[in-house]
Amino acid sequence: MFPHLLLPLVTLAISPIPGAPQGAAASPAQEEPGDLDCGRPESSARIVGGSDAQPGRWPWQVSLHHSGVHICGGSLIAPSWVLSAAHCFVWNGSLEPAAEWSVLLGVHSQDEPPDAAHVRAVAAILVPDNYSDVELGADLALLRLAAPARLGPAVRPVCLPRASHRFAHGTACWATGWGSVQEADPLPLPWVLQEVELKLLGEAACQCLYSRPGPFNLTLQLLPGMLCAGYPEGRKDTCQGDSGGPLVCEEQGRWFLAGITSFGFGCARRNRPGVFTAVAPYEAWIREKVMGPEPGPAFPPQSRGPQSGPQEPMDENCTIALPECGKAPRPGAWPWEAQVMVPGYRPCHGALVSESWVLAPASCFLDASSSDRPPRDLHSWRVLLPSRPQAEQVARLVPHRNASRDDAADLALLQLRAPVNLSAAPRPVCLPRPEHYFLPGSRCRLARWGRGGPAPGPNVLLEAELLGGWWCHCLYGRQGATVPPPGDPPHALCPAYQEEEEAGRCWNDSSWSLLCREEGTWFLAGIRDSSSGCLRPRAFYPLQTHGPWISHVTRGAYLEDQLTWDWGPEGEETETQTCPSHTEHGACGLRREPAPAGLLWPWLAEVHVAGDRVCAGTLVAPGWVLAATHCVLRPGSTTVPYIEVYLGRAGASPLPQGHQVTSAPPLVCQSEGGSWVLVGMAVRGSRELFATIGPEEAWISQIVGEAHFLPPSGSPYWPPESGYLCPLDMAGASGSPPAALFLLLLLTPLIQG
Ligand code: 4AZ
Repeated sequence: MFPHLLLPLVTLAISPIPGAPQGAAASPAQEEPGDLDCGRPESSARIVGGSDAQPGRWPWQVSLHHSGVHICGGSLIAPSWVLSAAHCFVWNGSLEPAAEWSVLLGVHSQDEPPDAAHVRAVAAILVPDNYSDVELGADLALLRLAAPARLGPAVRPVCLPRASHRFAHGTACWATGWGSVQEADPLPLPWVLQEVELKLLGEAACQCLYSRPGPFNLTLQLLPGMLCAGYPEGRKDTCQGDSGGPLVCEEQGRWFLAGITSFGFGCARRNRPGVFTAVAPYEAWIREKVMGPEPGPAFPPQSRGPQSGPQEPMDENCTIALPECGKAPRPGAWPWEAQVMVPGYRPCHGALVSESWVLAPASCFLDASSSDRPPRDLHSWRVLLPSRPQAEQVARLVPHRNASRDDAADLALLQLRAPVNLSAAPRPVCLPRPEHYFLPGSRCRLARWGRGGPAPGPNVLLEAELLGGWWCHCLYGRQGATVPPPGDPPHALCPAYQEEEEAGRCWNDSSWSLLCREEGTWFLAGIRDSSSGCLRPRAFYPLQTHGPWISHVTRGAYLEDQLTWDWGPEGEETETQTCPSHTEHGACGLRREPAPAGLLWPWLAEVHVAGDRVCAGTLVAPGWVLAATHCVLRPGSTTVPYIEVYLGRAGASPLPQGHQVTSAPPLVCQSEGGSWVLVGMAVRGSRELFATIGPEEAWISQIVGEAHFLPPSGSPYWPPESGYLCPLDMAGASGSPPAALFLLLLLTPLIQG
């Protein structure tokens, strides 16, 4: 059950005449003679103090225990009968023995020993014959108690709707239970019954929400007898452990059991409302099963049924909720950017993750005290957020428990004293769930993180392309550092930053977080560039493994499902692959030192792109230069930039300020006959891992008829395995087919005026 905003309890008596005084036009509920009084709690308290229910407010709520442990909820419908969900009792296709269950009535906090007078053994469990699986419907069960419940202020039955009754969509109803407060986050002690207000969703709207494709292509076919309640934006819902419990709606002063908590896709996720078993369609089944001399459940007449109210329009619109996090007016203008000011220290950069919580590196704050313990003087700390006139005060600091031992867990959550209004700014960043798979080729950017120095310059775009896990592992392996092979969840996220490659210098004086964009929404994907020195690509610790901790602490951080899930060849990331063997520079004659003047590689060309960067090119014929696509064309750009090629001077004259031939150096090897052969070109993100020219021989010779290829006998001494110097299948993983790695430039003489 999710905590919810404090709302006054609104009595939604639906009157057929719009604007009529409440209840005036509705015929008062007529009790049938001998009917059980149902659906009227004695306590009339309103919600106070969060999401804990007021004792006695939901007196039909029962807890179903198996071996002394709460498993499911249920609703008392008659002194000897409880209605719950079939899936609580059917495990592996067979019904659990009734004797293993007990029913606890009148419970508020499950931490207190149950009042023996309110514990009942179960005499029988009845499940509809057509129940097989929650997703196929008929998820309800009747439990006959071994002895009737003793009714009182804390123990009363709920009313049942008749088969003909339809609850109007949009009605605000309540669900209750002792279930988890987030996915995989059980209700904390003292296990007080939780309540949440949920709106009934029309069938068409719910089907429409559930038809929207999500990760793992999970969609759901709603079936007759199912009912949805919740909100397109999620955030309030039932969850594991609430199953079998009631969804009740108030009509004319009585509470009716509209639904039984059944299932859903996750809990409180956007566009994935809770699914309940509709009780009304089961009137006949319930009446048939509970027949007998004892008092049965009550089905008081309700004012509104299909005869008396408007039919639900079947073409009802479905308003799909969009993410409420991660929208930036433009890349680099981050509305979640937070600066934590601790007196005596440089500002620490973090990110707003909800109305009340900021995520930042714990090292910012553990430093601030001499020991590992966070300082206590939080009252003097301030948080600066975009578009907020005043700094926010800090109420609490929660460091990750492994923060001081594990760089990958260098995280702390700071709670603001008062929640901020979320608008265009400040706005929280989206956080990934553990199963998030950031696609290779994703567009990412850096954002300040921790107490880093200033950004490397005003003009840097800081735009990156995410590399596949194997690329990252192999590229790092080449450079003497270790990044473990890809895992699930990944161990590292590696973006390749073109600007940094071109600038030829490191930004290792700054500390960064990694933001990646999906469908225009930004996720905080990784933290703390873990590389030291000038390693490329950078490797970030994935944040997704911390999603459960963050949602446990904050109970409202914006964890968002993956928004793009075109995962390409299945299993590509998890298959075992091997990295290409190490390239021996010496064997192939790659010159790593800048060539002294006069000792040029005569085929080396400077490819000046758009007047602001220089890539390496190789003259392969009198009119043609071969260069690396990633260096010449901007990722994602469809326009061909203005290009000038300088020949015969590479390395001889100093380049204009800030320019260096750093990108895509060629790998040339000397053949047995003494000729130099162009073997490969450095791949994006590396100067030491090369894409081979070999497979492109046909393409090159088709375009450049006069290009010279060595006859096979004259092969230079390059590494043997199939002639590949890089795993080209991995190149495919980053979205570029091998041919797209290279481009040929047709030279025309430059006429100077
Ligand atoms: C469950 O596992 C469960 N969000 C119950 C309700 C929902 C999801 C799961 C609906 O019992």
